[in-house]
Amino acid sequence: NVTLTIDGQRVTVPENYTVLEAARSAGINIPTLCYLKEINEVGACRVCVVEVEGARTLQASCVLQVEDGMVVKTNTKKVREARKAVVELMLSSHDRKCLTCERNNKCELQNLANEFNIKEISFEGKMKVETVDMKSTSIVRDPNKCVLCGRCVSVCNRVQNIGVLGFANRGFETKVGPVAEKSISEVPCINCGQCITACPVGALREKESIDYVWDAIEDSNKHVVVQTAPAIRAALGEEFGLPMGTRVTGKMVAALKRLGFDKVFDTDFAADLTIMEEGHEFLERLKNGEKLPMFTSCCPGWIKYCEHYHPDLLDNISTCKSPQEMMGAVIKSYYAKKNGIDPKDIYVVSVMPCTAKKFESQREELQSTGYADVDIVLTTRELAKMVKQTINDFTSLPEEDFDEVLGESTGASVIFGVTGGVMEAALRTVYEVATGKKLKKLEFENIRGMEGIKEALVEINGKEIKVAVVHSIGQANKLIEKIKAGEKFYHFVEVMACSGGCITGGGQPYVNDKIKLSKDIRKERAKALYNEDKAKKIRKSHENPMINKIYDEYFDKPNSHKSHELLHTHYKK
Ligand code: HC0
Ligand code: SF4
Ligand code: SF4
Repeated sequence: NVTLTIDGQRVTVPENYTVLEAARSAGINIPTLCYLKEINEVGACRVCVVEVEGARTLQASCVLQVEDGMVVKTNTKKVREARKAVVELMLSSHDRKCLTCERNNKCELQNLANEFNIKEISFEGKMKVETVDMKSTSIVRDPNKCVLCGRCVSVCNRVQNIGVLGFANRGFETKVGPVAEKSISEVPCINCGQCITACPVGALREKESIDYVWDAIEDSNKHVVVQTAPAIRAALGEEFGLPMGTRVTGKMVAALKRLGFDKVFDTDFAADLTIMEEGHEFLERLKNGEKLPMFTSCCPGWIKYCEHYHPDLLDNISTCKSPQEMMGAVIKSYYAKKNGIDPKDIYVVSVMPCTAKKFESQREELQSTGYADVDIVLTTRELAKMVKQTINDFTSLPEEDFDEVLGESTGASVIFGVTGGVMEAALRTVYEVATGKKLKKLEFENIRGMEGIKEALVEINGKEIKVAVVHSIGQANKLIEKIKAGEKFYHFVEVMACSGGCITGGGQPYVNDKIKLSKDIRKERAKALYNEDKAKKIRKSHENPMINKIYDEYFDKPNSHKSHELLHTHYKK
């Protein structure tokens, strides 16, 4: 440990702390902008400068290591003036149309301008006017809002190992964006949207779909059905001031009904269906010793990563469509037939925590009824906007239930939204179906939690099954290299592109860095899903009575001819 003095307070902290961390642990606020804990610690923006006794210049506290006996002052006139000058300079060349900015009221630059009490900008810098990149199916990039903090670059590079964003030029001409000034749609971006959640301002956002949904709801010829992903219920409440980790399933359903959707279904139902299909596919591959490890197929960011970077693994990916796509296909086939509705008149809206799901919904491999399985995807943030437009107080809505049949789900499906959840749900079913025995404990603790690579061993009929779970493409890449080098062997691997799983997807509510520093948002949101699992009467996909009903009435059995037609696909790019 190291003891230093900050603003006259003696503070003892571990020796690997920075001055910023030491100050925050003592309750002292040092503002930051380019800083993103463990991801972007570069000291570039100089908003976090402090005075250190004996040093000639002000020091960036986010990269300054603590030392024994150090004397730091964080709130002198010199410090305040320097910080203010930095923010004023940024503002002077920033596109300051806050009222029409996606991040209005949720912008870290706006917060700083407010906290520093900046009332006017004394020098007007040169404005760059650049084209907004709207070409991607998922990500919109507005370079005029960029403050060059590099947070998106670091996330894409260091967490995701994708590295399609970078810095170009120097001085006033410095830019952040894809190489050679290309559109983000022209580089091998996987649409995960992690750059959006890293950006402190409105330079990155999702491709919005709200107006299409309102138009569909108003169109009396359309039967508009909505489905919600597992992770929405764990985060939507944050948009309405509820504490992180509050489960808002019932209120979310009530809100959707009031927005005017004809039916409100749960993607969780389709997650149970996925487990039936994927579980049986796995047992089949295991029996035949074919194309192992089998990788999960529900994350479109992961699929696109494989297509660009590991095409040789495509045959190892389960042929199951993701739950959102299975749900779309079921709505436009089984549900359409049962209710006498022409699938061409059905409009399927998904609410997803994910920007890559927007891309997925447009893939030609996912249109098995002759129409797109899913017509349009909203993010959690977009749904929150629609709710705010129409509902006075989300928090006082009653708790309502999903609509019948395609709204029925189990505890296994709700944990899909957190890393390890798909594998845990699959193991609950695979074990019981293959052995005919009941599991003594449903929780597979080894594959829970936020460790980068998690492993478990499960014995099924005398055979040891090795499984692994990874989240973030950086970790997936590490694991794949080990598998390819023969250092590791697994039968079944779950991959989710986002660190923590979908709960931290690119479409989830923005969380500013101060909160990210004080809690692990992945763990907070995960709690909501694990609690919902615990609260469910039925916690295994194969025990969902509605799943059994749909097999009886329509699909016959898992991996049947009909399920292959509607619920499976093959990516071969
Ligand atoms: Fe996910 Fe999904 S769990 S990918 O992470 O499998 O987006 O929440 O909806 O489809 O169910 C996202 C979340 C889903 C799908 C499900 C899976
Ligand atoms: Fe990188 Fe993901 Fe952003 Fe694409 S969406 S630029 S892969 S972080
Ligand atoms: Fe989307 Fe979930 Fe994959 Fe992230 S982990 S890209 S949120 S499906």
